[in-house]
Amino acid sequence: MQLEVIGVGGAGCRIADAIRAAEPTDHSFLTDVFAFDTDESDLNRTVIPESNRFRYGPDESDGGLAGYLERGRTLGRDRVDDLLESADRATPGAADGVLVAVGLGGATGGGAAPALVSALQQRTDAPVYVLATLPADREFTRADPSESAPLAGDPNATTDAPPRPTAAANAVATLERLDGVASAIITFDNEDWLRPGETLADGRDRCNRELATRVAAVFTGGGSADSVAQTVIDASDIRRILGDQSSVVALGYGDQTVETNGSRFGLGLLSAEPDIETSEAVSAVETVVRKGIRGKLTLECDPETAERGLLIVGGPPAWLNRRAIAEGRRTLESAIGGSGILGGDAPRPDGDRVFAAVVLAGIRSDRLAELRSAADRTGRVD
Ligand SMILES: Nc1nc2c(ncn2[C@@H]2O[C@H](COP(=O)(O)OP(=O)(O)OP(=O)(O)O)[C@@H](O)[C@H]2O)c(=O)[nH]1
Ligand SMILES: [Mg+2]
Repeated sequence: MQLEVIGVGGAGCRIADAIRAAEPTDHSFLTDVFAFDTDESDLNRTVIPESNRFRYGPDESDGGLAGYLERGRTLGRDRVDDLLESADRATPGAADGVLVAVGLGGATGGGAAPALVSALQQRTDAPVYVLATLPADREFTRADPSESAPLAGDPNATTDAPPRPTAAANAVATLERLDGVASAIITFDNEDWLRPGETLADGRDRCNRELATRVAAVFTGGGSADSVAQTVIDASDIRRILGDQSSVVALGYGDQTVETNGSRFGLGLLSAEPDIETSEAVSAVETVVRKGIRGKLTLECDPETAERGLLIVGGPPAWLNRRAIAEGRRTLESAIGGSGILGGDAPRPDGDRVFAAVVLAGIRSDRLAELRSAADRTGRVD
């Protein structure tokens, strides 16, 4: 399908950047990518073309809003129409969907997202999805004082103040405002993806690459001119699965590098299709499907809670064993509690891996309840 991506705030713009980098060269799926932020220096660190980057807000907001969500909302409400207009979206109407990327927990992205999504919903018939990161506990929780108790009189002693004390409260407040506005909310939990002891600044690029790989695998869809999928997943299929009721969505992914016909070494002329044992192809598909469903999701949840699910199995055509893909679909069907399942394939003649991309929509996750309790502890924002 054809997707327009708008990143807002530091996380949103970096993730938009990563999605752009993950777009397969032979399978474009992006119409346009935009970056909106109050913070000029963050904006300028992206590689999104300058014509698609927009700084907004009064001069004193440059550098960000330091987590002050109410300011982010006011600025967002006031400036959203201008932003969408000045973005002069090169191909308005050409996109089958819009994806607004934000980091929940901050003020700029989370503050602007509800107004932005709602303005976009009014301007287009296409669905407007949100891609939202959830904050990690280390951002809003004070380090355990028993572990880092400063020695009396230590001149280097700090108060161990968490870097974003309002992150949980901001995230919960923004999620509530997106409910009923966003077509669906695709989530990525930083808590689960950052390594123990790792700071967000150290881990974020890796996290963004992981997320972008999953987004690209889901939205790139089926085949191409030279290789047609047996079952193409198109924009309306994605829409059926993601829905239009602000469902919470988690993505799963599994891949495995496989032997290809060596065309990149000039041998492909002799045999266009490599000889692959059926059992090997079946086993590769089974492995990636299992990883996609049972492996680490972008938001931890029990797949059983999902109302709808989508499975896309992709890779070099000779590896896409029909029976194994059909079996994978049945595996997903029995893993989820709901009954809405779609499956498709995505031939990648030049690819060197078999992959499975999984969408679980309408999930319930304990992590969201945890963030709500953390917001109650650290102070709610309306
Ligand atoms: N996965 C991921 N999460 C990020 C990244 N940067 C920030 N975050 C998360 O997003 C939340 C919001 O951070 P930012 O996006 O920098 O905040 P902002 O929207 O620019 O808002 P202010 O700077 O407060 O005005 C943080 O609390 C983190 O949880 C990133 O590059 N990747
Ligand atoms: Mg910022």
